[in-house]
Amino acid sequence: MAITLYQYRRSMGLPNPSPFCMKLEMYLRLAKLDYTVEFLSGRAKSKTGKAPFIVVDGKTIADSGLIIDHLERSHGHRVDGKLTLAQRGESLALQRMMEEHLYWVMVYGRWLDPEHEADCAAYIKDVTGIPGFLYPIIAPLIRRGLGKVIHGQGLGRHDRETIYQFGIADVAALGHWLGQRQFGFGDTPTTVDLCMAAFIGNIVRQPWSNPLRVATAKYGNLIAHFERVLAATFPEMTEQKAV
Ligand SMILES: N[C@@H](CCC(=O)N[C@@H](CS)C(=O)NCC(=O)O)C(=O)O
Repeated sequence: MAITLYQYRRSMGLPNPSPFCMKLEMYLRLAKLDYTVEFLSGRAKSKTGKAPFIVVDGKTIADSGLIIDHLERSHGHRVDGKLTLAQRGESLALQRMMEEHLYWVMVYGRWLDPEHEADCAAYIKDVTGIPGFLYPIIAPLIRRGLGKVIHGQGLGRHDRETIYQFGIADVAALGHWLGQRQFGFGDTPTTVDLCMAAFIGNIVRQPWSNPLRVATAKYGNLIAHFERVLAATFPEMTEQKAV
């Protein structure tokens, strides 16, 4: 069963600048599934228009969560099989918090924060590969589009400080939940660990600082957890310091 993973280009010394792509590729490695990677240039040609997506046995599946569910079911629950139903509930709730809430604070911090337009410009050029001469046309379009999305989601209706406070509260919840444990459930990582490492890594490795990065860097347990998960899945990327 050949798996092709379609995702964005690597960046910031991380497996991926998209936490969804990073979570999924770490899953593929942890589950010891063979896969090849295709790096996207431009829009994802999936049903949802988003990345990551995979092609497996001629079938295209989009959405990291749906992909992991599919691979878990078809390969003997290699990563989350040990979880009880209660732990599955916890794992899902935490992932939803990160992916449907904290994510939008990160989007704001990366693409929309008016105090970091110049940093953001350099980042957009790097991750999207938009050629310099097209940049002044495309970048404002991307930013305007994301501005509308985040307004619709609701976070975008708050001021800058409040938006970051929402994200900082999420990170605090993760830090307190993990405590001094190695991983969320036992001595091997499960999908919630991969998700958490993907989000924390993407926050602290962002090349410029903001209140979310400053607050996150103070959670030594989350930074150490991110480094542990990275070492278990992408040992070749553990050289760079997290913060
Ligand atoms: N729920 C999806 C979210 C994927 C997602 O939001 N991907 C972003 C990158 S982090 C994307 O492709 N955005 C492109 C767009 O919105 O056009 C998943 O888990 O895969």
